[in-house]
Amino acid sequence: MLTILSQFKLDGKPIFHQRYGNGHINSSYLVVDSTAREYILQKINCSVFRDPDSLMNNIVAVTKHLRSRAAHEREVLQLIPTVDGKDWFVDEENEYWRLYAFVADSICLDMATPNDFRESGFAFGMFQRHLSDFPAHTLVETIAGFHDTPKRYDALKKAIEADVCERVQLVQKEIEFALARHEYASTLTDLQKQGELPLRVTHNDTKLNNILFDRSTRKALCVVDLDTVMPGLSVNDFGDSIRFGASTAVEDEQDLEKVTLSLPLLETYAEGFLSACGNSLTECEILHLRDGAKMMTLECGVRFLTDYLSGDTYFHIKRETHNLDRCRTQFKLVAEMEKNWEEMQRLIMKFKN
Ligand code: ADP
Ligand code: GN1
Ligand code: MG
Repeated sequence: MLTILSQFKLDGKPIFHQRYGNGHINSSYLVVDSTAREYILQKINCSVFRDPDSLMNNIVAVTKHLRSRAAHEREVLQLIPTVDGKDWFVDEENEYWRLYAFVADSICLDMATPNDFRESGFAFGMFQRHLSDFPAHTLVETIAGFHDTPKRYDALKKAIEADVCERVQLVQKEIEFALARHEYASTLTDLQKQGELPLRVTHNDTKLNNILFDRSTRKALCVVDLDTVMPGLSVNDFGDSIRFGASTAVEDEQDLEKVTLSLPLLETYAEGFLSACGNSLTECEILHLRDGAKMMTLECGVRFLTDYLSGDTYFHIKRETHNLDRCRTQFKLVAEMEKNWEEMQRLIMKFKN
């Protein structure tokens, strides 16, 4: 680790480092140097991101664009250059490393109060707005078909057929739940193909712990985890936030009694998101925000189930049934959304401009 850190222009000497955060993909470390400055060092997960050079070029360009719109430096991720003046470092084993300045006096949350959640909705809405004039064609698609839900179903079917871990027999209920919604899975991709939903530059991974809040004011400060910024659907950015943040329990809760959709949290997020998006969303996008929520939750459940069946090769896990537990919370939330389908629309529509 010290050899890696010696490649970056720190203010002082590194004196402390430890694993950090609850991300499922990259390996993140908190680093402190002898001047007490803090950093986040990340090893990019190259089995997930197959073209890390293009991914880093995306991030350099996006952060530059966001910086030109920002009021304060803490609002945008800042890459610390290497001693050679590069924005990332590739080690002898071809691992990719990047170092960010730790956003000062910030905290990260896995569960939100209504106020926090409204704030995060506003910040993700502003994020999309600030990128509305970013040249989308210059962005490389870092994971092809990332939110192509029908494609995620294809992967699930393959995993069921292969059954490499002989786990299919353990998850009959979950498989049945997923397959019963197979037809629904193409709702948003079809609307996009028909030109009804526009492609925009979106974040694509808008969960609550991908946003930093000011420790004292609790204002949303900075959007992080820019690996999946690419052309996508605004309704999916709205939806992924609801999937994670409007749940009454954490994503890997094992007691499903605790997992339900909080309608007040949905309402407060819609308020923040729609006030930041202003008039930029089309009628069709606003009408399908609730589908974004259901689709992202269903898709994520399908992805967790696929990974469980495939031997947990994609998402980091801490226990044997971790991906299955995560799948179950997602499917419980989908069922809750279906029960509250009309009410979800009513609450979202309150904030239509
Ligand atoms: P992953 O792709 O694994 O989710 P993230 O980029 O989201 O990786 O980083 C993991 C966690 O590290 C975030 O949820 C956040 O808590 C923290 N983090 C990332 N970048 C910064 C930063 N610049 N300042 C402070 N915390 C950060
Ligand atoms: C991953 O990287 P992280 O932990 O913020 C995943 C998202 C999932 C999420 C589920 C690149 O997000 O797509 O929705 O886990 N990111 C990638 O919590 O696959
Ligand atoms: Mg993350």
